[in-house]
Amino acid sequence: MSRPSPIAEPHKIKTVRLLSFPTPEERKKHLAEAGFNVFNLTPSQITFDMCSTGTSASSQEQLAGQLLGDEAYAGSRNFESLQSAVSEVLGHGYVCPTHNILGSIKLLVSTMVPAGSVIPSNGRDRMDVLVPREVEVVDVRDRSEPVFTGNIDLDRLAEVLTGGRVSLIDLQAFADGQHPFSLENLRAVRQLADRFGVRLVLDGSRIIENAWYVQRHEAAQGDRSIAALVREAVKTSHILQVDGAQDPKSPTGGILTTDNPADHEKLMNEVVVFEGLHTYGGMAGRTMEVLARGLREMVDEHEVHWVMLQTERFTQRLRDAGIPLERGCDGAYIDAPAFLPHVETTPRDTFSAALYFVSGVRAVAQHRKGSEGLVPVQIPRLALTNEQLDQVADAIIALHAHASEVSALQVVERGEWRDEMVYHWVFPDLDPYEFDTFPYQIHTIERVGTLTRGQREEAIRAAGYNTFLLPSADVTIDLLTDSGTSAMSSDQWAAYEATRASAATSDEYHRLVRVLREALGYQHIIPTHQGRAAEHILSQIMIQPGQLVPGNMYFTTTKLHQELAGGVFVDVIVDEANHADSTHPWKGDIDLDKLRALVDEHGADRIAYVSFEHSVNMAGGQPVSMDNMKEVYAYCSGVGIPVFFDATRVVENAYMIQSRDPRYHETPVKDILREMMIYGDGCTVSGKKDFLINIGGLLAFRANAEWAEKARELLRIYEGNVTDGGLATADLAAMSRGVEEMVDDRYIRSRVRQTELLGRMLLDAGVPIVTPPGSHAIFLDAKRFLPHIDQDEYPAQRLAAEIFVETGVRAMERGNVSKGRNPKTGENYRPALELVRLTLPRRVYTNDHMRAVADGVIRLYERRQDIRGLRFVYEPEKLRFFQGRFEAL
Ligand code: P61
Repeated sequence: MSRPSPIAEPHKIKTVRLLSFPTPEERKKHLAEAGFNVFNLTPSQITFDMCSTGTSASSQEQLAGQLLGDEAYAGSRNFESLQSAVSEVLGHGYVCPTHNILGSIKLLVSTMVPAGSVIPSNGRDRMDVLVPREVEVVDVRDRSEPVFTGNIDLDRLAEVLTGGRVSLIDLQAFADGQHPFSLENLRAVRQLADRFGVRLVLDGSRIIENAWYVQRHEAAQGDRSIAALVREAVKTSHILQVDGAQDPKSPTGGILTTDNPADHEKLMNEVVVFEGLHTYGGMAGRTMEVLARGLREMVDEHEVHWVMLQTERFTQRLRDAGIPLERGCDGAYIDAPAFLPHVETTPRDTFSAALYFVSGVRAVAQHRKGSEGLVPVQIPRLALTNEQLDQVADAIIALHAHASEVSALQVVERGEWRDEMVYHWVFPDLDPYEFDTFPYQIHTIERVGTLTRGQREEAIRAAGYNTFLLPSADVTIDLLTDSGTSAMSSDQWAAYEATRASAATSDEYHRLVRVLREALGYQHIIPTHQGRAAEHILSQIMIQPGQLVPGNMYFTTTKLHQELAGGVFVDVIVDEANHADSTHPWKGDIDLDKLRALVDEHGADRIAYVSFEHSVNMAGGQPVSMDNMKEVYAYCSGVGIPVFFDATRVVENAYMIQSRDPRYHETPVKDILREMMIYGDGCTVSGKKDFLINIGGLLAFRANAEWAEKARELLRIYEGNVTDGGLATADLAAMSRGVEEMVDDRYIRSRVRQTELLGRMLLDAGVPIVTPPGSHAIFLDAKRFLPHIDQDEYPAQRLAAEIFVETGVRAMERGNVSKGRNPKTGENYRPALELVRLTLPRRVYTNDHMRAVADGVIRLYERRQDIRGLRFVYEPEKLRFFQGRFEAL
């Protein structure tokens, strides 16, 4: 299969679910309370829950589907949607819904399996319902087949069929999670079934994994699509059953499908007894919708390859480290007796308890107690990153190294089912495994653009070589901006949905005020619809026409509003900021000598205020040091000049202080942030960045009530109520939660480290970037990347365009085009920095995505000589970078 996309993951993260990180002491307590049976732990007590049933990340389309129709009566549109998905994807004409896979099995058994009959099968899973009916399940799995270990031994099957009493043949795709069958075997089984007049029932809950295996390993199947292979497998069976909570990524639900109207009628007449009406079978309407959408998506070639790649990679890492296991279609099945050879009677549950004890990971052997010793460590579909899986594997490997020190669980209470077991345990003396990765898992995904290179060339020409004008759907990895692009958490969404909207004062407003006072230590909290709205108001109330506004490098909207208020921006940033290759750690600092000289020359009353930006965007996301904030504030308050922060990326700056200033290594980011804010009189914030929201902003004052009163006056005129700033109440709710989440040390560390990782990979390959790597973005230095292109031919603009063509990555020009022309001379400003910004949205991309970005940029760097400049064909007067169009030279 050809892969047009430059990345393996065909999606990005749309929403996240925050993970819990119980401490070792908490884990001891949880284990004891759970009777040392990890079945009894709950996800809030667990870091990674390695179970693949009903735990998949869903697509944004599935999430949206939850609210469509949601009826479960005769003729419901959700059932119609399910019917059409079944017919299009699986090819069967009839579907009978059930509440879950057990419902499907029960229905099948009560309609087609008489007591005392025989079922030949290649699996052992889910046969519990047959026990009381005295149905005999005969294992006909072909034990001599080396590759397709789930194949049925045809001679043995014929023998069983000849013996009579066979009610149906049960063939499971990836039986017991480990054994795939070949299409050839399936066809032969069908022939035998027809010869003996017996139904072949296929359990297709893991049909995707089985199809992938066929595509890879079966002769002459390599060129067929997953969709075609799935369809053939389904059509070869008489009846298909599917667990909605597996391949279709639904939280629950099941289906039985067939082409045979008589069989369908039997099922329909019985489903009303046990499950629900034949048009919903015990599922909510929304579940049918999610299941239907999942069925359509599950045959997506890119997604299947990604899911299987993750599984293979995870299993291989464990195998390479000598962990005893069997390969599963959805993870690694640990051979517990071999892992803990000294544990005689309880190796599986002892393994599970020990793994949780050292790492907070849950892997659980379920259902009836059996003799086999495997503990499945399954990967929830699409929910974890490769890096997280590597660390889960490493936790198992670390446990294995000390396996002999793990004492056996002692049985206190027995049961026939595993969830009934109660144990006692002596905690072993083992070092905990520490995770260092994203503290969230993927909750929903959004598919990304998969244009071919030729299509991308066409797209960028059509966009006039301006990445702002590209359709987002054409972009594979979107690094245009970190503004409003964060993935919200399920907690934020829950708060958003639970809001009681109001056009006046809301509970959410009060909560926001409380949360922001706590986070910033500022008394007067004024929400705005985004950052520039706060800048507008601040500039209007603080600047007298003709006054100067010194700041640490301009930002486009900030400077524009200062100028609209009659002010004149003066750059007083340290010189190092203008040298892309300087490695100064605090390139965002204000040069106090420049500031003093300015005040001395013009007098303090000619200075409106100091405009002090954290993590200076235009300088490359460069931080300000704590000492600089202190010194500037001490000086300014001495001469009566207010200091206002642009605290848009204050958390990232706080993290930089934690990591670069040894005095703060042990200080939590939230405390650093509070200290930083002491050295200012107020702030503006674009909430679309650090606050982890898609819309929102803030104007705040530490103590000055008079300024706050003036600001509220303008807010009422330009923005909205003083209690919402023009934001929907629900957006206030999302902001409060975002502000609480943003100061989590694990989160902000993983965020900034991801940027660093991208920077490191580029630096190691010799690609010129602004150093040190910033916190929200990596800036390519176009002057050094394309030294043969004059600045008036817009090297950074062309470089951004070429990056899109080469990699499908969208970046932003920050150079001559952004800076504009000097209105007096009409000449381009030709700024010192001619940069391309690769900006990292928060919680959206994985480190694998970053590797793909780096690989692409490095390829481009190797052929940089071939790249030429651009000329304007349409040049707007203001903020020309947004709408301007170019042609290639
Ligand atoms: C960005 F090309 N930044 O970085 P608003 N202060 C700071 C910002 O970074 C910022 C704002 C204020 C954007 C979006 C953007 O010319 C451009 O909420 C430090 O966007 O109003 C925004 O906050 C303004 C990109 C804005 C641009 C203007 O991608």
